[in-house]
This record gives sequence, C-alpha cells and structure tokens, in this order.
Amino acid sequence: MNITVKNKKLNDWIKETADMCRPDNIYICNGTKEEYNLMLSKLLENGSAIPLKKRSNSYLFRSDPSDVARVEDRTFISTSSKDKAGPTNNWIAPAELKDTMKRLYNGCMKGRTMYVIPFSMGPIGSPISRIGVEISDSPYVVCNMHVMTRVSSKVLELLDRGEDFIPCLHSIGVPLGNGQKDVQWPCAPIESKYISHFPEENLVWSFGSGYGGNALLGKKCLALRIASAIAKREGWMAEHMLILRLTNPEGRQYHIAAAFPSACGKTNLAMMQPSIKGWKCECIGDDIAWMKIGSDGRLYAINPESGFFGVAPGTSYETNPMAMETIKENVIFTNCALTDDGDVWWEGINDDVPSHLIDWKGRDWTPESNTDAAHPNARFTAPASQCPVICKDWENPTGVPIDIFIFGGRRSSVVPLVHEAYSWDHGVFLGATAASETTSANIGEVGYLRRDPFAMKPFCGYNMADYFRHWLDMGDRLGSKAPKIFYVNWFRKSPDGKFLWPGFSDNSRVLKWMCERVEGKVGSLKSPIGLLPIEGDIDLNGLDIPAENLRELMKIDIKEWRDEIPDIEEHFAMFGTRLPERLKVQLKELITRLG
Ligand code: SAT
Ligand code: MN
Repeated sequence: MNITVKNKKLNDWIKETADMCRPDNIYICNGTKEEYNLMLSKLLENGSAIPLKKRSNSYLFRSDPSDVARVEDRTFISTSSKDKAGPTNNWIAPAELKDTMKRLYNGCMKGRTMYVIPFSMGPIGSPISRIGVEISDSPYVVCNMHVMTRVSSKVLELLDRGEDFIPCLHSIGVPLGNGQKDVQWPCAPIESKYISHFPEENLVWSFGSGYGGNALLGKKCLALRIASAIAKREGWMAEHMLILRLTNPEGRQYHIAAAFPSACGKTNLAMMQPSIKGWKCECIGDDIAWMKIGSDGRLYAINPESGFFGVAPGTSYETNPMAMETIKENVIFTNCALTDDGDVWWEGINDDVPSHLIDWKGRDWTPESNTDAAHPNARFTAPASQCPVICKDWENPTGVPIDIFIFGGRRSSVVPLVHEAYSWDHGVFLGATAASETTSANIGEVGYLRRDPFAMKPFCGYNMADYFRHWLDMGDRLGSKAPKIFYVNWFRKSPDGKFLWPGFSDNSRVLKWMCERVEGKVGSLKSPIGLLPIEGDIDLNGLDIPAENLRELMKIDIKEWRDEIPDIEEHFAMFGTRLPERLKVQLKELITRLG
C-alpha cells in the first residue's frame, strides 16, 4: 500500500476487501495527472488503450462485445424486504446476495492491482456533497472516475478527519494466473454480473462488468440509487436530470431541470445553443441533479458529477456543437470506430463516411459493411470544465434555483410536443406515467415502449410508490415556490416515419414558451391531458416548418389517449395499496377529461 489511511472504517474495509479479493498490490489513488498517466501507460502497454493522433491526450477503448451497456436485469436493490425495493427493482435478500457475491469476489483480483479511489460527488467539502470510495481492479475505471468525479487526496484528508463515506466495491471479475496475459477488455459472463445496492447500509457491490454505469460507481449506483434512498430519508431529491440555465434577452435567468431516460438527448439539451435571438443557454449538468430546499423555500440543484459520459453516435456539429468542442482533447472514447488517420468516428458525426474504418469490434469496416462502425451506445468521457458553455455557477455549492421541471421520453406517436401540468399533483402524475421507447443504453430489446417513471425506473433505490409519495411531499413543502412542470416529446413522427420537430437548438422555442408561462406572459389552452400552447405563442421565427407538421405535432387524439388508460392502470396496479391516493385521483380526473 502506497499511503497510510487513518480513517478506521476505510482501513478496515480495505483490509477486508483485500483478504477477500486477494490482489497482488494495493494502490491508493490521489487524482493527479501523473496518476492518470500512470494508469494510461498500463492500459497502453496491454493494448487496451489506443492513442488518437488527432486528439491530444485522448484514447479509444474497445469493450468486450458482451459488455456494452448497463445491465438492468443484473441490477439489484437488496433491502431487508422485497417490498422496500418495490415492483420496479430486482431484489435478492441481502444475506443471500452477499453470500453469492462473496463467492465471486473470492480471489477475483489475483494477478491484479486493487485501486482505492476516494472521490467526492459534488464540490469537495461542500455540505451538499457526498464522499464515496470505489475499490476497483480496473485502471480504465480509475481514469474514468478521474473525469466523472472529483478524485483527490483532499478527499482522503476529509476521511482522515473522520468524515463518513459510501463504500463502492467493483471488480471486473477476471483474476490472472501466474504470467497469464491479460485480454483487452476483461469482464465476466453475463450470468455472473451483479450490480448490487444495499441502500439500508449505503453500500454498492458490483461484479463482472467494466462498462459505464456498471463500473463507474459514483454515477448511477451512488449518485442515483443510493442517493435517492438517502434523499428520501433526509428530505431532498436525487434525480436523473440535466440542469441548464436559460437567460432571456432582458437578462432574466431561468433554471431548468429535465428528466429523460438514458440516450434520449439530455446531453444535447443541456448544451443546446438557442436558435431564437437573444436567448442564451448554459450547461450545469447533463445527467444527475441533487436538489435541496434552500432557506428562501426554493429548490436548489447541483450537479454532483464533474464530467460527461455522453452517447457518441448522433453527436455532431449540427446536433451538439458544444459537445463536439468539449471532446477535442483529454477524452476517453469507448466503442467508437477508428479512422485510418487516428481519429474517432461514429454514425452521425458528419456527412462524409470514410471509405475505411476499424469498427468498434476491431474489424475492418467499409461503407458496404452492413453493421454499425460504432456501437450505438459508444461513449465519450470528457471533463465538464472543457465545455465552452459550462455555466460559471456549475460548481457553486449552493446550487441554482429551479424554475421548471421537464419530463419526457421518446414517443413516435400519441404524445404532443409540449404540455403543461395543471398542478403539482398533475405534474407528479405526468412524471409517474412517463413512457419511452427503449434505447441501447441498457442491454435488451431496443425500441419497445415502457413506462419509465421520472426516467428513474433503472435508478430508484427504493419502492417507486414511496418515491411518488416523496415527490408529493416535496411539492407540499415547496408550496407556491414549487417549479412548474411540463412534459415534452421531441420525437413524434409523421405517419411516414419522419421526425416532425427539428429538435436540438430549436427546442429553445419550447423552453422559451415555458419561461413565458412562468412569467404569466402567455396563456394556455385546456386539453384533457394538460395545458397546451395557444397557436402563435411558440416562437417559430426563422423556422420553416409546414403548418400540417405543427398540427400533427400538437395533435391530441382522444381515442389514442383513451387507449393509454389500460396501460397506465396496469402500471399503477403494480404498486398495490402503496400507490398514493393522490395519483389515483389524477388518473380518475384524466379519465373524466377524456370523456
Ligand atoms: O452507463 S450509464 O448508466 O452511465 C449511461 C446511462 O445509461 O445513462
Ligand atoms: Mn443517464
């Protein structure tokens, strides 16, 4: 071990873990550049990292083809009773799960180094922040954690002074025999992968995967699943939301937090550059918001992360120029394609498709190949500080006061471009019934419609019915200071399968309407599903969109909406008597309005 750790809990945990996993070495991380380079030199040496000639200090990694996304089927919320985890989570009793996993962890780090990564979610030392320590046997994880969280010896100092931390244990699950050569992306087979959470003791155990949220445990595991359970107990919120600041031409600032499922455009919206004159958008976070009620009674949000783990395919100077600027240097790319001149490439990055690439599986690829060159869930890991439109308050420990909540998802039909909730309870109903077509951010079928309440289905660390109740409670506490709630769908398609709305920077038009609703500058039309913009109130200046597209975008087909009801009823029935009465009332009212 390279450093002595004074914090007793940490010291004991390191010892226990080492006894169980039996690594060859233990290394305590300090978050420095030198350390990052040291990890990379190891990764270069064994062929895992491919340096990119075209981007300074940037590297490409190719995962094992079986390890390309989060594994929701293998993700567990292990509470003392199944009921506490609720019907939307996989559950195994803690003793049984720990038993199984201890057998897997036994000797799993042989031939490897065990890295101890002290990190802070949120600015180091801020009262809103939480400390975690990840133990991992993957140098790729160490590098990613450097970018996505604040890894620092200062965190160790806080621990030495007695601060508490959330232990997050990770192993890729591939011990090495004497002299055995490592593979490029070691990981365990799917049936021995486990992403386990013990929210009653603030503990994460992950085994078998090296990819994204399965392995970078500060993100979904700590900052969402564990933090949501803590937030419920302590009266705050941990949400799967981007945070942005919109400034109107008069200089009035609005802060928006928006929840969409993984790979539905949170990063694009968070960095969006408005197409409407005089409006400015700045990014605070693209994935997670922690929110607390401030002394003025308003809700304040921070981004606990310090980097972006964004979906590469589809990212371009057209769709997200600020992301493109963010990823020019110091980036870790995973599962992108490689160009012959040493750059990354992915579907949608630009119009010229190279005549030759190496695809994400390391094979030759030409435009005639009928496979994707980059995996659809290929990612970039980049420091948030490199984003040209990062808000100057993005690390302000007080956070920013939220004016607007947005929910949404991918719906090729039924759901209009935008509607506003009638009330907080109605907004909670909109969040609780949110549905989206699935994406490749999870291993499983892509494109089928599923209810994904608050975009938290994969990330809520306790019974979702109690989570709904928590939202209602927060609304009661916020009262007249509660953010207004809206629901959007950028993804509606025409009957011939084309997107009806241009999206991206033109989404600013919808956000502008929301801000004007907050100010009471514009009215609205009552509809069975919520309040709609009055024709002419959404600023379409400079946008060439056929009138029939707009009509189609805003259309509410009563029959289609009536057809949604049985599915909502079934979704709610899952929660039994735990479902808050106030949501049943909302459903009844919707049914009445639909007539
Ligand atoms: O792999 S992650 O969980 O970090 C990405 C996502 O699903 O949003
Ligand atoms: Mn996410």
